[in-house]
Amino acid sequence: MNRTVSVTPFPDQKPGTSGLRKKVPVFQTPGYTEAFIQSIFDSLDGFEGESLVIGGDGRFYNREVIQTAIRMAAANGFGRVLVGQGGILSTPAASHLIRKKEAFGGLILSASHNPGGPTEDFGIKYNIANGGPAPEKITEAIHARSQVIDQYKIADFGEVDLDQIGVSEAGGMTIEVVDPVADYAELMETLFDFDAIRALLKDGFNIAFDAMHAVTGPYASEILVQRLGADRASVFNATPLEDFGGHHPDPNLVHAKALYDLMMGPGAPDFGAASDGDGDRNLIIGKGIFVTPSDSLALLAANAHLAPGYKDGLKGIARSMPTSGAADRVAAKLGVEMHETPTGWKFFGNLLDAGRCTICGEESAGTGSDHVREKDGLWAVLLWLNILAVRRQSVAEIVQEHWAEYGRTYYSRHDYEAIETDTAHALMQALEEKLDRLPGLETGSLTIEKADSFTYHDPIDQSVSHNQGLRIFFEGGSRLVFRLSGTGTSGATLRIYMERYEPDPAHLGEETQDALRPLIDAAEALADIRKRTGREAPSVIT
Ligand code: VG1
Ligand code: CO
Repeated sequence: MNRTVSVTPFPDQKPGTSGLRKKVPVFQTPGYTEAFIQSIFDSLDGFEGESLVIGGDGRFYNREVIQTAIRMAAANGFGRVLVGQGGILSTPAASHLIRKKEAFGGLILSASHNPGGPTEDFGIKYNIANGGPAPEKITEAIHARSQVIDQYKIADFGEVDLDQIGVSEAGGMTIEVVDPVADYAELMETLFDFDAIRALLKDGFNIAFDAMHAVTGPYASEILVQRLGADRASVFNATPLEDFGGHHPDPNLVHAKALYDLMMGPGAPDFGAASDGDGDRNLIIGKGIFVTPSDSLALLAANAHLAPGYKDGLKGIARSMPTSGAADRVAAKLGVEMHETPTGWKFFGNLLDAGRCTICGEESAGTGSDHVREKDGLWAVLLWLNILAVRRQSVAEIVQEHWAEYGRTYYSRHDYEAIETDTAHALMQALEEKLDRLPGLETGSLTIEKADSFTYHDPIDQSVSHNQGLRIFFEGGSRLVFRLSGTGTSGATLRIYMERYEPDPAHLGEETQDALRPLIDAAEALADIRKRTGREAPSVIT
């Protein structure tokens, strides 16, 4: 039996960079989760009898929301739901499942790299039939609907057993609980030379993968250990936990410090990697060398042809605007298109669907390709391993050869987390108001060439996205970008992205923060960060 339940709108259901993210208690407010899911369904057309993929990163509240979503899908007329066993699906695996099963779309339950637990974060994101995050047109419709919604539909049937793989019927709908790993692992085997990687590992090449007690544990165990023969001990923190062991499952130098220390210490393995809560990010560290995500994108693009899935070369490369220009130099050399999009994977979907790019990446440790429509942490790890298996050099040698050929782009991001929302907006507004007057201005040793607020014109559907970050370009090719995060759940997070291009072979080995000092000083001079935020230093430097 289906029920219709009255609900009053919640004013704050505006999806951010990657879905709606709030603290768990907010999602637990009676009617809150249901109102948002119904707003999603109300914004879609033509799903009667179609399939919906549902899965999440296993964080606290995942199972409860999955039960609700299944009952609401039935009441709203979906014909079938496909759910990952245990409620688990990594974000890239969900994207693949949507595509492979030709589903109408999917609900991905995750707050990615944010912490989990009863008072921590939760999130809901809708992905469309291409497997990618809903474009702005749809997320705006969902938000608009959430502001006027007055009822939701839910079927009355008992708990679905999420732990048993198999097919059942309830509320006139088919419920299929599927292995969350198998289809994804099979896809990886089509893209990469597993024999070559297996041989590399057999020859004593040591790896360390930190799953951070998040969703990639089962995927890494199956692919790296079972299929590729890596030592079982090389996959750390492989059991997904509802609270990620109390940590932030964020693969960066702060939250994956244990891996970083291992890779920098004596007896380090040859290759270290980590992924985030929902499995779409990657951190790559060689023995004694951290590879910035922007460099990793450039390196993967330059070497992708060494893997079977990309042997015919790339159609193009795309990067988010704050990501460094390192990949642009690779695109220029390869003679392929280069695209610059706003932050968030949803902006790559049209380009990928239209065959205008093969590899995409973001400075925030996200890399992926046209094999799915999400960034993909393990995919990046496997592409690295495939390249290493073919080139038989160390990570450091590969990185240094790349810099010698293309020059090095020093890059860093400084985050000021959980500052007051009003303070953050005032800082951004003050900076935006003076952008026009900046060209020609000297700050320290730098001279500003131009400055603007980034607007994206989608070349495929002609949609326009304004206010995607403030950019300040300096003579000589350095750049500063200021942006407010769209994924946080408390206050505002100010992100400042800095890059400096260095072509001189004699200056490729500097410390990143030293190399960027003039830009760090310029950011302070231009935006009064210390005075406005009251903070002496960034909360996180990546
Ligand atoms: C951040 C990153 C962005 C990424 C997004 C989702 O967004 O900067 O590059 O696409 O998170 O990643 P923001 O708006 O906070 O800067 V994930 O791994 O949370 O799905
Ligand atoms: Co993520």
